[in-house]
Amino acid sequence: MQINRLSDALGAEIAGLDLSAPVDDATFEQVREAFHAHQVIVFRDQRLTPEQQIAASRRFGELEIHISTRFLLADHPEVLVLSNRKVNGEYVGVENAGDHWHSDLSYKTNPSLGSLLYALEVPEIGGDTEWANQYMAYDSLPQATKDRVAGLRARHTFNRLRNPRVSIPEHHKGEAAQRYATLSPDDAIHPVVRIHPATGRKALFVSPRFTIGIEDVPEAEGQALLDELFAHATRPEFIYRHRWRQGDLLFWDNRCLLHLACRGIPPDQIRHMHRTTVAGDIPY
Ligand SMILES: O=C(O)CCC(=O)C(=O)O
Repeated sequence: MQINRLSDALGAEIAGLDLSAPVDDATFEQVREAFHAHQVIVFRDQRLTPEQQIAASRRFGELEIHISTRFLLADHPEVLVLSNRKVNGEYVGVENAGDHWHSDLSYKTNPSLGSLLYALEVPEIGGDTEWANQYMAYDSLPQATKDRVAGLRARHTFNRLRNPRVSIPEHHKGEAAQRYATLSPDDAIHPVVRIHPATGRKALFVSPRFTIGIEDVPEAEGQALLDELFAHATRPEFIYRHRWRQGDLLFWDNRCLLHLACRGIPPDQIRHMHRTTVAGDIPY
């Protein structure tokens, strides 16, 4: 097994590991160490059935069933389909997943530990994904900002209608009110800075997609602080941008990263992916 770094900010490629077969415990421990050291790990040239992706993902923890049930695989609800393919005029997967910087499931009391995204079909142009290292974001804050955010807690919501920083996708506009009335879980309140349970390092834990306010801080002041933190969190030097190849399986750490789907796919090209999501702990 060979581990190659992908950027100064984060990311490593693990070569020579076939995840369609069981991975022995010693090798798996090396993978887990690489994951904690590099935050995103890339396995190239995989050929995985949904069962094999689920089995490989389960090595990292229990899997979540996403609240957008419409795009779960019928026989394997652990797999969420992300796709821009249309059949009979309807998308067959979530088309707009990741259109704003976020950490998966931070709207839940126990957000995700990490997510695995497997590329079945990739476009020739567009469809990249970016990750931003939130350890680096926290570490590089001015001391005065570190002091200011220490102990603060933020409110996260799934409901796009309650978040002026995000847009409603065109194909959801007609049904958005009903969609969010039925789909939205209660808000979650999390520390603005969390401690990674495995590494002990501090990471910023707010995002434009899900974080809508700071608790016990006047509204305008809280929004100004969020604007400042969001601008800082996604500075170019914290980012790794991935150009997908068919057969890539990426595993990323939601506890210390934000990510963004860069989109820009020509309308005649298809990007079709399977996501599994590993459950995580309550942030502290
Ligand atoms: O499709 C992508 O590039 C990112 C998807 C994403 O943001 C997600 O699954 O949470």
